Amino acid sequence: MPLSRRHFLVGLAATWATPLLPGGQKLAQADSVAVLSGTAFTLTIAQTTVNFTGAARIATTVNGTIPAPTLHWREGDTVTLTVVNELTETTSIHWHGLILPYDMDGAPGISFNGIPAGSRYTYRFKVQQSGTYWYHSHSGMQEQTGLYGVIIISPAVETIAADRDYVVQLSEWTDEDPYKVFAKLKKQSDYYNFNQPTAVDFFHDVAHDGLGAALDKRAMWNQMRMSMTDLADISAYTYTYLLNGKTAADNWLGVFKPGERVRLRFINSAAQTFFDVRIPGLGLIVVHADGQPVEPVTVDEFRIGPAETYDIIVTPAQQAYTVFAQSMDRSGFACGTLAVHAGLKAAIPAPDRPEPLTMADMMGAAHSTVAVHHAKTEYGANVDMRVDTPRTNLDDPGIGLRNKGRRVLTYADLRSLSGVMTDERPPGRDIELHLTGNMERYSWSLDGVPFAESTPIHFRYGERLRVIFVNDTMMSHPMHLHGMWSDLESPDGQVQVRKHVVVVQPAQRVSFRVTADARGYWPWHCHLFYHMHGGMFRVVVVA
Ligand SMILES: [Cu+2]
Repeated sequence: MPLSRRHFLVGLAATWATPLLPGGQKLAQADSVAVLSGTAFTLTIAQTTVNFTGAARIATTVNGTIPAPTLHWREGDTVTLTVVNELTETTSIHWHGLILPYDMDGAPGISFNGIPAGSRYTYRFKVQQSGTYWYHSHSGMQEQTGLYGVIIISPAVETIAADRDYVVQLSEWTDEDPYKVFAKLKKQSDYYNFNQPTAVDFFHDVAHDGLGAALDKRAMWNQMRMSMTDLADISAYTYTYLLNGKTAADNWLGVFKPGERVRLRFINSAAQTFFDVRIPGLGLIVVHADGQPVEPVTVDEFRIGPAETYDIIVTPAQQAYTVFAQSMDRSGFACGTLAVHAGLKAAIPAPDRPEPLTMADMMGAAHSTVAVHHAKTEYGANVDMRVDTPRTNLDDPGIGLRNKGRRVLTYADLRSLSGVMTDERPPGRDIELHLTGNMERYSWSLDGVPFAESTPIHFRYGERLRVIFVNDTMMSHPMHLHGMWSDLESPDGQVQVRKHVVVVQPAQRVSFRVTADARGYWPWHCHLFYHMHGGMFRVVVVA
């Protein structure tokens, strides 16, 4: 490749900071991402020229960088964050997964008016939790153009022993204007999807299944207006995948000494990409999910949806390892290196072959006995499929990760430590919502109602309720409720793990409990950026 892939940030003075975490271990951040500690912060949002692909482009940055500075807080502190808007449009920062008053949540038009061009806004709130979180813009297309950073909150007492502590923030970059990306998806939803079945696949099917079966399969899929390999609506055709703001060629490096316990804080800050993460040669001990402690579970690989976080402990012994994060559609990957010193590299695995969706991804479970309640509003032009027999299995690693011979994390493996979920009341009522869409129109909705046509959902202040999501689409949706936890239930209705994002797989039904202990107006949406913009968004009122 003749062009330099070095990613330069105009006007950036390299910032180094290595604050000490309680217990003495260093928070060792990648070389170009600043770590800001304390209780008072100034975050200046501006346009900055970047170059990830060989072409200079304008990004939306905080203090001049992508990712934005890592903010290091302490549980119990009150933090003050002054956000200075040097853009020519309104901006905002949403503190993802944080428990705070609704007018500090940072969603323009819902919790506040946004921060107009040329003005500043001061957020102030008490930090009531600890763990790994992140922040991002909730305005326009700014999250896709670079406005995202990590929040690390040290607990009063650290319970996870580690010799080193690294952030591994995954994201993606496009040289295209995100408004144009969205317009292309509206016009042709499979624009970026090159995994469409081809004539070659068809003849393979004929050879394998016979002509009749192959034709039936085609006819069925054509009738469903879906493609068998519709795994992601945006691919590496436009995306460059990043790890701590670095391309694979730039190769982020985390240094260790053999035998050390290394904590890796994985954050998926991508707008539209699920990543499948593994570090060949290392067992990954999952200790936190969405910032909250879980019973440790050892896996070879995990899938991380947009906005989810997982903290992992590894104990590397060799000289070098590759941190490998392939996109769910297998069109590309982000990667970096863990090594005993700079200059060492391990082999980079080949991406897996994309796998077609199965009947279970489309229809759910053939003999499911769960009752589904389709809303009347689901019968209209906004909805192109409905699942009548959803599956409830949480132990499915998902499309592309089944039967790979690797131990893959599933939601069934995640159990909060005792003391995390304290509201033991049974839910007083159920709210059932269906995740719906029309792929051809690239229209996304809840119960067939896109945000523009919706009215708020009401939670009674103080109530404990059960939310049931039924995914009537063939895509996974990472659903994020602001301001309150989503306590995921097992298929038999027992609370299992506390999350702030619940990924609902195709044709799956999941349930979780919410304690409506936060008054005000809260967004509730799919964290796939273009699904949110396409209408999969609601406002919740807690009163
Ligand atoms: Cu979605």
